[in-house]
Amino acid sequence: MSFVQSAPRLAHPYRDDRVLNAWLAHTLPSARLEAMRPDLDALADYALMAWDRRCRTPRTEPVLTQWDAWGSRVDRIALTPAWEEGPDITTRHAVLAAGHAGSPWARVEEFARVYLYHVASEFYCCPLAMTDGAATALHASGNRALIERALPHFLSRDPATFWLSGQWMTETPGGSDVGRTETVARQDAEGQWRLYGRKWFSSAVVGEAALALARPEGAGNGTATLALFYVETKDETGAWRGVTIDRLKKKLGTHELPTAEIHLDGLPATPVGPLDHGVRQIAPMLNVTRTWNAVCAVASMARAIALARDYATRRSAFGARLIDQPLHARTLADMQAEYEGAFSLTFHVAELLGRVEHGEHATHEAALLRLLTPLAKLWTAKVSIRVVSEALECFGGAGYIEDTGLPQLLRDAQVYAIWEGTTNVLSLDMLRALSAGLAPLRQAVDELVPDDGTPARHTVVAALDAAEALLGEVAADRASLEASARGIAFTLARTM
Ligand code: MFK
Ligand code: FAD
Repeated sequence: MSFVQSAPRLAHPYRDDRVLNAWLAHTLPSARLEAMRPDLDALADYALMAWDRRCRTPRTEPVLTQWDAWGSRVDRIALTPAWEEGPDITTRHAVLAAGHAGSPWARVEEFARVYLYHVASEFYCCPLAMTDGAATALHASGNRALIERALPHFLSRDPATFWLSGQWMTETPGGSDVGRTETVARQDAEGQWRLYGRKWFSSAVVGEAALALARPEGAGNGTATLALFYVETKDETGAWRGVTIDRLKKKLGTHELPTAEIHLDGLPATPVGPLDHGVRQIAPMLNVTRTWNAVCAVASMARAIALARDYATRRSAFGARLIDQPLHARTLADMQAEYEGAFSLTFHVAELLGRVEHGEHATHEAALLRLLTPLAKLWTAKVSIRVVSEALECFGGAGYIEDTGLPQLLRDAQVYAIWEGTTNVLSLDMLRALSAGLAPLRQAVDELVPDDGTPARHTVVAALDAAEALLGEVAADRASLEASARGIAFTLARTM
């Protein structure tokens, strides 16, 4: 009988996660942490179950049925098991509700849940992120009617009343440059706004609602003339209200996520605010979904490293377990260091978000949050792709074999850098946020890395100085400034 390798076993994603536990103990008052533990345990238990299921059963994908047997257009989407379970598990454990619970720790409590749930969710976290973002943007808009209409559904603790929201921005001319939006908003004879156009990527197409950018008929070109609309996609009978699903996209990864191309033909819509500056109005949503992206990228890294670490105790080569081979141990340690840096940056952003939303922040921290949000998103996306790729190599050939469940992690990680603003677009967003200079970063460093003459302090300050010097050199020439933005963003993100 030839040798049979034992498969990697997933450690408990919550109880065995030293990094998460240390951070929660450091950040949260102990009573709040104790109150949250049952939810964290349950979400991690679900993650264990889902990993086991993933390794034992073939993957399925959502299926679109456009026509029924009798010729009626129906556009029904059959979802995968994890997606069918999504509303129940997330409302029961308050994944979204926790983030809006009215305390400065709300975002910490939300994103700890997201971190544990994400990989098991099979990207149900994508529409959850958008729903969270929609709740945040509506709240920021101050539109009482829409807040009262939508937020009880978006933040519901009951799967029967829970609604998902989409984020309809990308169109064929531009996903980064949304100022090229072609969707038109027109008022009918009764004064009802209706949307006409084509949205090119709609990942929450099964959602009951969406926030959509559109150009009021007759408004001029560009970004400032776009308006933000709230839409509900189906009527009380469950029929689509002027939405047709053209097809589901065939993607490199995120296979369980039904990303659709859709046409809007008279979809009733309600303006969220004034009929211009829609991008300004949707910005709170962008910043929340970008934070989700960072948390989910870090969660993917945590999963890949946990499996690779376990495997290194089971697999032997050249007379020793991999974990006892110095170079393999060093490889794992380097991955862990990258991951812990990414974790710290991301969860610092989560903590800041909660405090800023509740007005419990120092003067520089609102600007700090604005700056760190794109940096955390762009940096964790790139690190995640790198670390997950390295983790697959830690399994040798097995890392390349589909039914280990491992290749999916790499394909899925690639998306973090593309959606919600590519690396370049977010580097340019960093320039927007840097208009006030590096002062908020320097203040944060003064608090986080005391001036005690240690090499760490010296390294951090030297990196900020170098970034500031480069900014100074290129600032006068817009082309040079933009060409340098990615390098500056990487330096600042890595430093922070
Ligand atoms: C599982 C993981 C969880 C994550 C799930 C994610 C699901 C993915 C779904 C998607 O991908 S949804 C589509 C996401 N699309 C984008 O992120 C668009 C990328 N493009 C950009 O981010 C551009 O920078 C942007 C369209 C926002 C702006 O481009 P412009 O045309 O150059 O606009 P402009 O004039 O610079 O900005 C308009 C206003 O918005 C300005 O404010 P004012 O009107 O007051 O001057 C900007 O300051 C403001 N703004 C832009 N980005 C902001 C912001 N304000 C705050 N925060 C920001 N991030
Ligand atoms: P482009 O904007 O054409 O970008 C092409 C390249 O040009 C990129 O490398 C970009 O970095 C670079 N670039 C662009 N502008 C500049 C510049 N000024 N300087 C330097 N480089 C630049 N969108 C939604 O609205 N809703 C969704 O639900 C949604 N779901 C998605 C799901 C998936 C799986 C994917 C892959 C995408 C989804 N998107 C969604 C779309 C996504 O947000 C866009 O693909 C993304 O914003 C990039 O836009 P684009 O595809 O038009 O690329």
